[in-house]
Amino acid sequence: MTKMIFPENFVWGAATASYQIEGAVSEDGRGESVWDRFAHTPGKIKNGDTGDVACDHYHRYKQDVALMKEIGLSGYRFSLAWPRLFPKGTGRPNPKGVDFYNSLIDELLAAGIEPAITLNHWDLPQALQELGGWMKRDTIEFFLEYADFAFETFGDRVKKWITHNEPAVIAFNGYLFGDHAPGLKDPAAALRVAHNLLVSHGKTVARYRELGQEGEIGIAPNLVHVCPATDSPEDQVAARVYDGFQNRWFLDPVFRGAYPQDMLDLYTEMGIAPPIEAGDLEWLAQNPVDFLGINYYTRSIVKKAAGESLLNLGFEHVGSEDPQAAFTEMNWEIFPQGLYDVLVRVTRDYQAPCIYITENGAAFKDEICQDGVIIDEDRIDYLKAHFSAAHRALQDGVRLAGYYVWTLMDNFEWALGYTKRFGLFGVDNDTQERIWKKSAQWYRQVIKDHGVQG
Ligand code: IFM
Repeated sequence: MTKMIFPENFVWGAATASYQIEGAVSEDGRGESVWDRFAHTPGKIKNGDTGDVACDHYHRYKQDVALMKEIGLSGYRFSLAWPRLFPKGTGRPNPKGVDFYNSLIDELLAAGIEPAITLNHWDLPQALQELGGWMKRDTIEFFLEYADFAFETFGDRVKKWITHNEPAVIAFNGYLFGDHAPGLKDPAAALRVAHNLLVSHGKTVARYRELGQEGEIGIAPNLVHVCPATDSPEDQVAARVYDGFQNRWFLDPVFRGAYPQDMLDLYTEMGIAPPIEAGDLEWLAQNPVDFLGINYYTRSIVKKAAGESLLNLGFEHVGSEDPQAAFTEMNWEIFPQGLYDVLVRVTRDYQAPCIYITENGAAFKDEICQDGVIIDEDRIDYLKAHFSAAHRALQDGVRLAGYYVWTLMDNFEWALGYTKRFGLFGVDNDTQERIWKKSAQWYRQVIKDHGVQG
């Protein structure tokens, strides 16, 4: 491995999300979220796990910030639980929820760690879901109210904001594949949800600017590097459609204020295109992001579909035929070149003004423990290879300003419960003990050296 040194002010971070770590779901006035409801529905989550306790971060945030300080993080990305601030989604804010986030932010700042807040990392208040949730345009206005409150309350100290985390996952896993909350399988609903998320993003950016806040705001889509399985024209078309479904449907509105025409035509033909009101896409066009957040984990290899599927867009996924290919515990191929390609692509095709990698990391078994430290060489290799891809992209002109490793500590991995461990720190689910991993020690050195010293 050759030496790779990152710029002096590069943000070295870690990321988490409220429902995955906070616990304390019924404490201090927090309202129910769609994920509480979904997790408590029998059969939805592996082993019947829930986020009721999660990492108990609500009570242990000081200890967690101390760990962040020990590894020298310069940035920490976390999400606000909307139902902790507004138990019913709208109306009067919950003072105890406000206190919690104020204390967390102050603790971070005192430790010299810059907070970056995600407004929506999936835990929509259940009360709003009962009114139709993201399928209804009213939710756009409720979201704006909530965002406005968050900017006014925390914006004096928080200078980095992310509207939505992985809108494609909210829309497609929640409303098309049904393996995430609220668990529907309705293609038209999924596209309607995606549209409302995008419109709310545009309006929230506009609101942020109107308030004259001095900071940066962006969005964090999960981008996939798409490869056709073969050179055949059929597979090339399938890959283009999958790229449209997964990447361009979100990037084009954010950067160009328009949906990609090929996908819009396809969805219109299928009778599932979302209703677009006058001005919807102008909100997006007129309110450019300060940065693009990229969540990157793997690539997708795509070929022409052999049979029918839920959406019937004519593509299907195939496994890698590379005999050297390695996979994480999520069965995701480890493909760092894809990160480089995604970074270069968003710079070339969308002129992304500034980029943060808002998530990247890997789940492994983490079975070896020596002298109280989890020996996770595979995670170190994964991160090293992806840092190296990011570094190459930087050298090739990509405006990359920071990297938030997913994730600070092992946590509730959605439908997979506590079975997948992505953390830099291990968490004993019985005692809540935080356990150092070798990757956290390694990351500490990387941060100290501004990169990898060879
Ligand atoms: O845990 C999730 C996170 O909440 C969103 N991005 C992907 C991660 C790993 O699956």
